[in-house]
Amino acid sequence: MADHAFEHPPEGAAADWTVPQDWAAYTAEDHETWDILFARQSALLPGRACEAYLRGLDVLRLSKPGIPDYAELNQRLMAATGWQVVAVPGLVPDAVFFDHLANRRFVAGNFIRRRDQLDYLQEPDVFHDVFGHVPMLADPVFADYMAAYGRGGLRSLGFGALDKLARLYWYTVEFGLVREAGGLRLFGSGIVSSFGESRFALDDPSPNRIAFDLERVMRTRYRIDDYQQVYFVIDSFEDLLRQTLETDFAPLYARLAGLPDLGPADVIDGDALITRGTQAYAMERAGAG
Ligand code: HBI
Ligand code: FE
Repeated sequence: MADHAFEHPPEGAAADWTVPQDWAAYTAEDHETWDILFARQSALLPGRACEAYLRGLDVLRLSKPGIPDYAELNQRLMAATGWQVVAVPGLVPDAVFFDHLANRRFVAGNFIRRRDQLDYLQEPDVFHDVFGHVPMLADPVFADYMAAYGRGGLRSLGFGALDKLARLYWYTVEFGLVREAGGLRLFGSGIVSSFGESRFALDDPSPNRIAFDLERVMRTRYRIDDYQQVYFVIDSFEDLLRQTLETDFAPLYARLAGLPDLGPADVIDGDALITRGTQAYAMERAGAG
């Protein structure tokens, strides 16, 4: 899936594709970009992000402002859950990505977006990777889920089922919602790191919101270029972890191979719909594009 130019690590990267973060090389403008994004998102997220995320946000409050120095960040993250953040130059091959996750290493881009990209960019930068992902990695249950996902990812390569498993990552780790406090809360890193989508995912009438079902999620294609047309809602992180550990993925992949994929806006018999979306946003974007 990963769209990388080389099968081998680029010049300057180690065999496992990691590079030094080189924190000293960030400019004052880079740090300021982080501070602007951090202030904006952390003001928006109370009452929207789940408790686990908001608690985990504290691990990012380091001794100095600006882009976190991974060495300091890792001391706090390691103490919480045994995870660490390692820098990589960009997208890394799937097997490398999964091997890092299975070993509790989260790979993070070491560059930060430009000032004209505050609201949107497609490739993961340090703000998405660290602000979006690290707080959840400080939660013990979610931390175990991510490591289990890494092990499952390595196995999925042997089944030729990476595209199916990648959808699980997308609709949980990147764009998941969770039932909490009598409503819905955010935990997906792609949402919590996005100024627009952190409101859209909860408040907009356009997208469908459907109770999480492992097989349903793994049949559902996703879009990488705009807000999601469907969000899946887990009951709890314990439930997500338990389903992942208890499911035998080999027969599931075999069954999925005989089922048609679903489009992002499809609703099927058996869906536990929480809100039926109008798809107005997606239709307007399609018309405008
Ligand atoms: N590389 N740096 C980086 N970040 C990712 O999220 C990532 C990757 N390589 C592959 C990959 N993700 C996919 O395998 C997963 O999204 C399934
Ligand atoms: Fe991500």
